[in-house]
Formats: sequence, structure tokens, C-alpha cells
Amino acid sequence: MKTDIAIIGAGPAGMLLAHLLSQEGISAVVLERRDRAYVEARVRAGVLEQVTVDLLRRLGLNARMEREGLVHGGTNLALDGELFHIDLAALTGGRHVVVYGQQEVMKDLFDAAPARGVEIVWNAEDVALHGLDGDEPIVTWTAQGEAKQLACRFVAGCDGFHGVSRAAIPATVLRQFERVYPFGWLGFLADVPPADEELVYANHERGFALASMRSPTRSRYYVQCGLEEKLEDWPDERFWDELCLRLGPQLAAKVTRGAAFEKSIAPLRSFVAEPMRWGRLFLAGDAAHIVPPTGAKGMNLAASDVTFLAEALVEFFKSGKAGGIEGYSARALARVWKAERFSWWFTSVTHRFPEMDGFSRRLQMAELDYIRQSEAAQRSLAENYVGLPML
Ligand code: FAS
Ligand code: PHB
Repeated sequence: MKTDIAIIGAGPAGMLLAHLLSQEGISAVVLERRDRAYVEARVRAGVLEQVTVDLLRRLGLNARMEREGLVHGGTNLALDGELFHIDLAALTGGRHVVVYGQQEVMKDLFDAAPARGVEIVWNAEDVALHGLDGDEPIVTWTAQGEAKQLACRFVAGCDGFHGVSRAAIPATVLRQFERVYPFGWLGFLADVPPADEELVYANHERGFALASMRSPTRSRYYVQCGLEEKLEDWPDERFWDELCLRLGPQLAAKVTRGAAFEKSIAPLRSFVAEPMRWGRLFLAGDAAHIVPPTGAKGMNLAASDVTFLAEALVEFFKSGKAGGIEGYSARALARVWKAERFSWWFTSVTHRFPEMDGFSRRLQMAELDYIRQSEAAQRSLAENYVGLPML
């Protein structure tokens, strides 16, 4: 087999890139370790920045999102149960976010693939990258025990944090930066109406909670939990009781309880790998960076990475110029680090850290009080939350 671009991973980064290249007539093959059902079943992200909404519109994959996505011009913070609203649209000249789950984005990307000639190899095991420092890399894998190989011009490593692409960059070249948080998020999905029309990020003495949603009839909630905690420690009733305590009485009165049909615990980390390009390999999405989900940046960064990468590849294949390719890593990292900063900051002001003493707690409360009272502080939060411009 031979193609222009071998894309490793059929998550948001890999599939958005595959559609962008297909739109420009650049051949690509997506190699995915699992099957479609696995990728679609992962609940994950919930909020699309304008960049991602614009990308889906550019790809003509926005019809269902326009129908079913929830447009949010604001969000809410709560400090020990006292809510205050951040008017995202007023503070950013009319920009907003769209609540539309990652699962739905993946369905739209997969459904449109066959008609657009986007080729996906499912259940590609033991993917390995060869000759990345040469002119014609080779990707190998096995399919039901049979050895396969793909010659290509470039490889896009879109295989997430636990993939193989990042490890293909020599240790003498790769630089990695990390913060691991001393807590995780317990996520809960239930077919009950959301407590509020918009999201609520709650800082409470007992810990962080987030009230989100997937539709007017499906709620997505999170509570901060210890890293040692297990799902069996959290029967539904305990989750609802804890969530209501952390949201405070005003919002708790609007919470509708029901059985969870999905529950998961995710650890939180901030992580960046540099450079995002080595030889013929480009990294995009979680393969290169991880953010704590507090800022709702993970999937959106994958979208901005592949927007930059597709621009660079189209320039190369259409004009032979390599400026975009040479500049990809620096351009992507400039945006990644701003999102890392915001996600780290937003996590630090909303979560309860085990080692937090009275001084740190009062600093947190003062920062949230400052945001409540200052338009400048709210504008800074708002422009980061809706997504910074693509530079
Ligand atoms: P992904 O990890 O989504 O996709 C990588 C793909 O590569 C997968 O399909 C995987 O099977 C495949 N792969 C891996 N290794 C391979 C190999 N060796 N060969 C072939 N294929 C391979 N972001 C938010 O914005 N909001 C959230 O609330 C949020 N919640 C999250 C909860 C959890 C538990 C996790 C883990 C992440 C969450 N994220 C959230 C972040 C998430 O949405 C990611 O940012 C997003 O999926 C990134 O997309 P990709 O870079 O495509 O990586
Ligand atoms: C979600 O709905 O899953 C979600 C929303 C906003 C976040 C994180 C997760 O910051």
C-alpha cells in the first residue's frame, strides 16, 4: 500500500485531519488500533470552541451539530454554593461555545468517511513507524496476524497519550513537560434534565463539581475525587448527595436524580511534548499534549493542531513549499501552551488541593471574588474559554 499521509489513530485529531486532507485531494490512510464502536463509546469532551465549530462547518459536517448542539453564550462559577454568571458572548464580542459531545462529533466524522473516500483501517495492531528521518517512511502493522505495510510521504501521529508516535521521536530530541494533579474526576452520565441551562463550575470546601449536559434530557456531571478512589466506592446515591452538597442548595434544588448509564474516573494531568515534528513525523492532539478537562480544551486543541497541520501539508503538496511544515511545531505549541496555562489556572482556582492550607484557600476565594467583581478578569476568562484566535 502507498499513500501521501499515514494517520495513526481515528480519534478527533486523526479523523478531522483525514477529512481536511480528503477535501484537498491529498491521499491518506487512517490506522486505528480498535474498532469504530470503541472509539464512539468514549464519552470524553463536551464543549466545542468556535475553532472546532468553524472546522466542522468548513468540512460540511455541521448539520447535526447545528440541529442538536446547544449554543452557550455564558457559563457559571459557584463558590461554596453562591453562583455568578460569566457572559461569554458580551465579553468576547458575541463569541460562544457549543455543547455537543465528542461521541457525536466522532459519529459525524465516521458516517461521512466512506462517501468522501476517507480510508480507515480498523483493528490495526502493533503499529510501528520506520524511516521517519528519510524521504519515504514506512508504517507496519498486523491484521489478524498478517503483516501489513504502508509507504507514505509523512506520518501524522494522532494516537493519543498512550500511542506509539511520540515514542518514535529520539529521546535526545524529545522534551516532555508535566504536572500530575493529586486528584481525578468522577464523570456521571444520566438521562435526566440538566440542573441549569448553562454549565456550572463549582468550587466548594469539599471539592470541585461540574454540572454539564449533552442535551435538554441528558446530564453530564463530574465531582473531583481522590486518585485512590474506585467506581465501586461511588454508588449513584452517594454521587448525587455529594454533587448536591458541592453545587450548593440553590442549584441542588434543580437537580433531577436518576440512574447513571456511564460512570468513569479520569486522572488529571498537564503534559506537553516538544517538538511536535521530527523528520517526516508530526504529532497532533493528545499524542503531543494533555490538559486537565476543566478548561474544555482537549478536543479543541486537537482540532487546532490539525487545522495548522493540514494547512502546512496542503502548501507542501500543492506548491512544494515547506514553510508551513517547518513552522508547524512552533505555531501549534504557541497555542497549546496558552491552553495549558488556562487549563492549569482554571483547575487551580476551582479544585481543592490536599495540601491546601488556610492561606491557599483564602487566595483561591479572593481570586474567585475578584473574577466575580472585575469585568477585566471575566473578559480574560471568557476569551480563553471560548478559544483564543488561531494565529
Ligand atoms: P484520542 O485519544 O481521542 O484518540 C487517539 C486514537 O488513537 C484512539 O482511537 C486510539 O484507539 C488510537 N490509538 C492509540 N494507540 C494506537 C496505536 N498504537 N495504533 C493505532 N491507533 C492507536 N477533553 C475535553 O475537551 N473535555 C472533556 O471533558 C474531556 N474529558 C476526557 C475524559 C477522559 C477519560 C480522557 C482520557 C480525555 C478527556 N478529554 C476531554 C480529552 C479528550 O477529549 C482528548 O483531548 C481528545 O480525545 C483528543 O483527541 P485525539 O488527539 O484524537 O486522541
Ligand atoms: C463535559 O460536558 O464533558 C465537559 C464540559 C466542560 C468541561 C469539561 C467537560 O470543562
